[in-house]
Amino acid sequence: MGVLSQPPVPAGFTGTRHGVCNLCEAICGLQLTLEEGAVTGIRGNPADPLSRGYICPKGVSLADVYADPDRLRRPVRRVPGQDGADDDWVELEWDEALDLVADRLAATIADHGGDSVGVYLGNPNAHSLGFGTHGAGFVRSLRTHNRFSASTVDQVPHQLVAWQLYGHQLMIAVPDLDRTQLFVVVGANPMASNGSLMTVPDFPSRIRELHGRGGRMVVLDPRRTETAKVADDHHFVRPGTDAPVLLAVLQVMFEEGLARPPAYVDGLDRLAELVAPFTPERAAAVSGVPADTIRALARDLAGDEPAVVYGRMGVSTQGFGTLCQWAIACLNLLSGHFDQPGGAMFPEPAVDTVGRRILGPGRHDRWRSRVRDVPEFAGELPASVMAEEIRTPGEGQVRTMVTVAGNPVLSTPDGRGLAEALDDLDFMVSVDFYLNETTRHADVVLPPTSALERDQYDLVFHGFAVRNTARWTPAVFARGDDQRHDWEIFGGLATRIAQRLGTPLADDAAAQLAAAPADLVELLLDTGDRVAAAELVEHPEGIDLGPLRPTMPGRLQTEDHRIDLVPTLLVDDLDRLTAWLDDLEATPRGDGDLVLIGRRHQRDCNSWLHNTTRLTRGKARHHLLMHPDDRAARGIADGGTVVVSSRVGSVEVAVTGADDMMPGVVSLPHGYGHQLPGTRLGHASTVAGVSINDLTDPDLLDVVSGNAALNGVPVTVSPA
Ligand SMILES: Nc1nc2c(c(=O)[nH]1)N[C@H]1C(S)=C(S)[C@@H](COP(=O)(O)OP(=O)(O)OC[C@H]3O[C@@H](n4cnc5c(=O)[nH]c(N)nc54)[C@H](O)[C@@H]3O)O[C@H]1N2
Ligand SMILES: Nc1nc2c(c(=O)[nH]1)N[C@H]1C(S)=C(S)[C@@H](COP(=O)(O)OP(=O)(O)OC[C@H]3O[C@@H](n4cnc5c(=O)[nH]c(N)nc54)[C@H](O)[C@@H]3O)O[C@H]1N2
Ligand code: SF4
Ligand SMILES: [Mo]
Repeated sequence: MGVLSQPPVPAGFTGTRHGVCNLCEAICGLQLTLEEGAVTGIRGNPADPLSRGYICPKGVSLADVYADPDRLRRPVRRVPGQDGADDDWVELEWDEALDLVADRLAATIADHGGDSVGVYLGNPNAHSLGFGTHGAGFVRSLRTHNRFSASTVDQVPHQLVAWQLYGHQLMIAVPDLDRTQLFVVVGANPMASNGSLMTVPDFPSRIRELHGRGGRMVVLDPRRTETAKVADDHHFVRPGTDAPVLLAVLQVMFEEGLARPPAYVDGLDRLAELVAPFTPERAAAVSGVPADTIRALARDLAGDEPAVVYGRMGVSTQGFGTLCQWAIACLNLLSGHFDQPGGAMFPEPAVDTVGRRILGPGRHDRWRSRVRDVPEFAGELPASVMAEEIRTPGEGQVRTMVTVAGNPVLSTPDGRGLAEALDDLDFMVSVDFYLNETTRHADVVLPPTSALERDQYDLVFHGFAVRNTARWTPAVFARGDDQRHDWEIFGGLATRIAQRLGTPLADDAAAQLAAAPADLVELLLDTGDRVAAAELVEHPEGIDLGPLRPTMPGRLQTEDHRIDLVPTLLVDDLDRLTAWLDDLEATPRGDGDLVLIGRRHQRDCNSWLHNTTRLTRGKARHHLLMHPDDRAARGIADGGTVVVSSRVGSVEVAVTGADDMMPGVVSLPHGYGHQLPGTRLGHASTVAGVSINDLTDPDLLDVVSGNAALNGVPVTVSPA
């Protein structure tokens, strides 16, 4: 055991401890108050150099999860209910459970080949150190190409563009928010989400500071969001039309001679040619963003003051997500502020996940999905093809599913269809500490420890942070003898599966899986050059490594250490955009057409945390938002119930008129549609709601990345 392994609090402890919130990408540092072993208070830690005392309402709920009687602590096996009765769940011993699961997984692999096992990795994996250190070894042990994750309903376009331009999928440039003077936000709502691919705890204060130094925030979003409301300018943009808008901003930069490229970029002239057809007038006609606004954006971005464009879910999970992210990257590259204070910059985390190749740089199209023939990216197929891979017979059909920290029945397109498909499986295992709409289909659920019971060092989000910091947070509570950490589950399964397949793990692989994450992090820190493990132990509040620094072109991971602005993979997708735009111009959308987008609320956390009273009390917040004119045109009363239908399905939901919505656009939050009578709150009306992903369409993809187009889904709305 090394210096990072520290004792948890003794039983019945009274006093204070450092903690960390892993619920979102802001990674806030916490101060916990404990009385007789129970958490009685959680506050933001003012000494934390990144989060500076900030905490949002969700941070406090870590204590609720820890204490939740519905949280699983021991493995359970499903016993199907007879004659329509609910299923029963019986507890298993850990060895018995791991053996049973390994038997079934190994038998599937031996009888039908590795691809007959499918695996879906959910969002909280990115927030768990144990997954970071042991997850890849486990996934490898499944020997399957049918790997899926929440990334393809989220940020894969960012990764694809980062790989193509900078040579590594995790080299994602982030806004240097603390020093910029113009912050342009496209399709993101950090006032509710606390930022994403931009680790920025205390976003509200940072925007006040931006305003305090005379800076501006401009938001492009089909909804006047919480972020739009604190911005200096907000422009409605018709969902899915951002690509022409962003390309038009580039077009103006070229036309007016504003582009100031760094010396290490190639393909400038070609890019100018490619964007020439995307004029502001053309973009304005389809998007609703005025041409003058587009021109002004180009001039302001390329002005003398530091400026940066940031685009997130709204421009990622749509039909042209990759083109949007490419255009945003090019704008930041050509504005003259790239890799400069206040522009788009690259964080330098103490554990350099990029330079040390903790994750590979990215690959594309090494294999394709069996049914729809869509390419893999970074070793994964789109979550949108999961159900068809389970349901379509033939060689390579998925017969056994593994889900880890996910709820794809609520979080991926046509979740209802996926739920039905899960029932066709021969076997399913879920690693999760809650029964949810997905894990309830599993035969066995293996629950890991929760956040307060395990060590945390953020291997992912320091890499996207607006300031360089490092922090080690040891587990507050000891894990019970009857519990296992996620990394112990991953190691236990990988070892057992290899044994059963007659190919026991090599010594080094076995040693890696047996080592505690703390020891692996210590090695990574001590062989890096930014901060030693022992220093982090002395500073549990975290260590400040300073503001972001210019790192280009030295840190580029491309072979020639240059940036190709016009990679073929991205350029080729322009044809699809042009065809779509031509179509739209030939047959403009009808007045009555509606499209659906999503939203997030400050007190929601994707599809979970709906079992904590603290976050769910008050008014229900899962209604449809619709512009009053759109409501009136359909004779729908405010507060009435409507039927929303898409190609895929229908839901019935209450509607609220909101002139915060762009006319022609309706919004539902994701992560609702709870149907768990077995949990304390799962059936309560404030948290039940309907699932937006019973409407989203697995056929709608950002084709080049395979990301789901969750936003801009055509729907109809009528009175129920
Ligand atoms: N229409 C629409 N759909 C969306 C989105 C949208 O904006 N619109 N957003 C998408 C995005 S960005 C995301 S990230 C996905 C999220 O979708 P998913 O990742 O599929 O699901 P979550 O809702 O995050 O569910 C997380 C599950 O992990 C469990 N869990 C929590 N912590 C741990 C842990 O440490 N270990 C383990 N093993 N389990 C844990 C929880 O109990 C919960 O059951 O949803 C996506 N779906
Ligand atoms: N409170 C809370 N915080 C969270 C989460 C949560 O569930 N709850 N989830 C976390 C996760 S996993 C993620 S990935 C992040 C996401 O973080 P964000 O991307 O900041 O969050 P969203 O609310 O999805 O913001 C997307 C915005 O895009 C807009 N939009 C939709 N379609 C379009 C379009 O076509 N064009 C444009 N320009 N805009 C569009 C929507 O109106 C919305 O305001 O949030 C994280 N933080
Ligand atoms: S913003 Fe809230 S949910 Fe996100 S890390 Fe901080 S306390 Fe946790
Ligand atoms: Mo996400």
